[in-house]
Amino acid sequence: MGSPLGSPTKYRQLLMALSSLSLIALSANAEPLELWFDNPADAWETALPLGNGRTGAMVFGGLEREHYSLNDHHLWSGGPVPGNEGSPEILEQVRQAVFEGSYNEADQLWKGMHGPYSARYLPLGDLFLEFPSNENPVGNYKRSLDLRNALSSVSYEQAGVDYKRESFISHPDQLMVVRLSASEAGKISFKAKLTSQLNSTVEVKATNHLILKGKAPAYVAHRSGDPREQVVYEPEGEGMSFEIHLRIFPQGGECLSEEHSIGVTNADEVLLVLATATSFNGFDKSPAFEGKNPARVTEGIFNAVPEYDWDILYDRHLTDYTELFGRVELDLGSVPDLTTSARLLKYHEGNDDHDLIALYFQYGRYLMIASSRTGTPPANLQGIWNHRVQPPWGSNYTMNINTQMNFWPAEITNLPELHHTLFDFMEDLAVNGAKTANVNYGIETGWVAHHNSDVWAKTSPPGGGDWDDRASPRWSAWPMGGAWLTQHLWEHYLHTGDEKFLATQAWPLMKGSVEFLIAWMVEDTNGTLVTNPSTSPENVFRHDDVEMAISMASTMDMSIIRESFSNFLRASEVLGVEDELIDTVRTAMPRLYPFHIGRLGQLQEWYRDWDRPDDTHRHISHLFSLYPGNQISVELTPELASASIQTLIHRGDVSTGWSMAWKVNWWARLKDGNRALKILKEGLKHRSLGGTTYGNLFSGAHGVLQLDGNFGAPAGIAEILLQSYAGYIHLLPALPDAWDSGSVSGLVARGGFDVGMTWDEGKLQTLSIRSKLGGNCRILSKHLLTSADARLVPAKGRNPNPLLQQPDTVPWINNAEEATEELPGVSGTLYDFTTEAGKTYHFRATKTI
Ligand code: FUC
Repeated sequence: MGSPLGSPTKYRQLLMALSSLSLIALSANAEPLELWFDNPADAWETALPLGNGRTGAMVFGGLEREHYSLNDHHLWSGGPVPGNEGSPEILEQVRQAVFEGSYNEADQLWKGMHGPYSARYLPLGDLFLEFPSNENPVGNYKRSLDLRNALSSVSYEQAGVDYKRESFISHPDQLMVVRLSASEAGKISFKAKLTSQLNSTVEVKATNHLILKGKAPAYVAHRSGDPREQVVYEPEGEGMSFEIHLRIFPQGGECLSEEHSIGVTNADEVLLVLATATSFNGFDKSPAFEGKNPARVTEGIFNAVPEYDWDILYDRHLTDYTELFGRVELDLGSVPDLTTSARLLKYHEGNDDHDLIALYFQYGRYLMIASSRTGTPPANLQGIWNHRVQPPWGSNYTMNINTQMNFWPAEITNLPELHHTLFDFMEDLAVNGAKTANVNYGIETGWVAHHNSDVWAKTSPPGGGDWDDRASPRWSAWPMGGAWLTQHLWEHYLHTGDEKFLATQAWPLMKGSVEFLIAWMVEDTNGTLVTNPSTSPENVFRHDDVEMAISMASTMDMSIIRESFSNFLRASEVLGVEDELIDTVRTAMPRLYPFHIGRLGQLQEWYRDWDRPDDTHRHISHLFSLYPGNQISVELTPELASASIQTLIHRGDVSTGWSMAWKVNWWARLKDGNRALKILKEGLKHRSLGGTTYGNLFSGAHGVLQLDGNFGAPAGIAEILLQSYAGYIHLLPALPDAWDSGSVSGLVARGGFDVGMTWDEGKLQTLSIRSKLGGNCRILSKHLLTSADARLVPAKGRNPNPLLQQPDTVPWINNAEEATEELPGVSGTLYDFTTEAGKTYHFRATKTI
């Protein structure tokens, strides 16, 4: 192990200087990209998040007491519980009731399928640094989170001394690292304490090493009416163990340990490092009886640290982080010299702080890197940050939109590696999901997942078993979670061209899901293939004046199935696979219950036209094929696109954070950037103004934090600037009038093309495309393009690039009694040019066509 704050060797110094120089060069022209405040956080939701995918912290920046609210992504309640309490007999009864039109009875019968709720994601603990009280006035206070280097800083001046606290959480070293410094020697004194809301003890292992050890509850209730206790500990039974280790290295001064804390007095500078670990040992292992030893894990972390030197640790962190974060730049305007809180408030007074949108975009990418890294669970409902023992919705995986939305920015905003946390999670879901398919539905092929999951890869329908009257089929009767997730596998392939990934990881998961879907569907009286039971997530229809959830063939179900089948068939072509299942899917495809345009000209949500124009439900799942699916578009299915507009008009703009983020993506796909921006702006309204955004720019829903909106909006901002689902790359497809000039670089189109653009007065000026994989690049531009290094030709026929293909055409039935909404035109010149892998091509736009 290295020496505390030891002096680096000359060689290392040289290396560091060189690498810092290159980083400085990289960001020399870049505008500041930070959230900053002139006061300490007054609540958890105004503190600033740090994370490395596994360890998370919210930094408060208090003057006399610094508070780091800590998380470990693996720390969940309970252990592996399959929860498959349904049976094929119940399924048959439900089906029968639906076919007879007894939807209400189907709803009641379905409740027999309800297994337990998911486990809860838990808070790990808190690190407090208590400073001696000081009556002197404080000046120049600043609390910030710099997104360019994932560094939190707190600085202020008191009695002529400048104090600074800097913190980051390193992925390469798996440590939270804090440096306390002051402009005068001997000025740093504090007491460090560790606490947890969970059962735990604190011990001082050495004068500079503090440990908190705890055991998580075996069970945490989802609702207050749970007949079991709310929080159940089993000291000798199930429950995850966890540890927090804090080590302190002062320069000057000394460390003095007390019974449960460590004090530092009169130091010149202090380095603190903190490691977290749990006994989690995989989704199928009891953390109590087959778990890892968290003490060993932290020991391993400490042993691997090269040297306890701020510069060395920071440099490794920076190299790792900027390699991911630095891939994309977005410039929408100048940065005002205002705190983030002031910007949020002023934005709604009508000022044109377009840079706030760019900041929000990059914040989403930052949060992704902080909450999903190799070997960690995928970002959950709150990413990785949670301070409640009973967080809203258990801070779990809600897979009827929220989990998927967390990963929408992964490909287009150039962070494809992070997507693998989701893919690895799907492998666990596929194991449990095969059991759920079998036990609950009698299906022996493939895998299924419902709308909730957790670190134990739960796949069974939740609902509290037989005790919860409030449990509802409108969310539990939805076996489409797994199938939706498989779309992410195919999109990853289209953006990266990674055939090995497609063959080894994606294909088995896609195939397993398709096997389930084939076995799940049944024929209606016309011989059409439908899902039964079926819901449109969380919404209800009125039938015989009663609200009901279960019927058959919701548009959402059929859209996911159609998209899954299409992706599956395309993947089979790439991989050259031929087997019986492929023929079965080919035959099933034209027999799927088609889209319907309802009497009001809307895209119909249900099997029958039960849609209501006054329904403003936040889930608009029937627009799945417009986004994130690709089968409805202005270009290829204008009638369905127009019906989608009608649906969006009925539903209105304002809703929960994630719902608005989805709407931004839909309006971008509908090429209406002005409407998309209007909703983005609505989504960025501070809570004090009746909006859903917290002071630290966290997104909210139903008055609580949900990070999905923070991920969905950046994906939508990217879709405003670049789209590539229709067989070509569409440049600036939905640029809002208000973003008259700007630039973006590093967005990724299908086919593995990195795209950079500048625009002025709403018109494209320059374009650069780096081809990662080679192959034909097809672009649609509203402006004539010239290039010295690309041979542009007018595009003809089918795009020869297999990664940049048009979606399949889909059938629909139009029952509209009213005129449908008008569509914006998609015009421009379609160019082709051949690319070589690794080469960048530069273009100038001349005149508008
Ligand atoms: C779905 C949504 C809710 C919330 C929850 C986590 O159930 O309908 O709005 O986002 O997930």
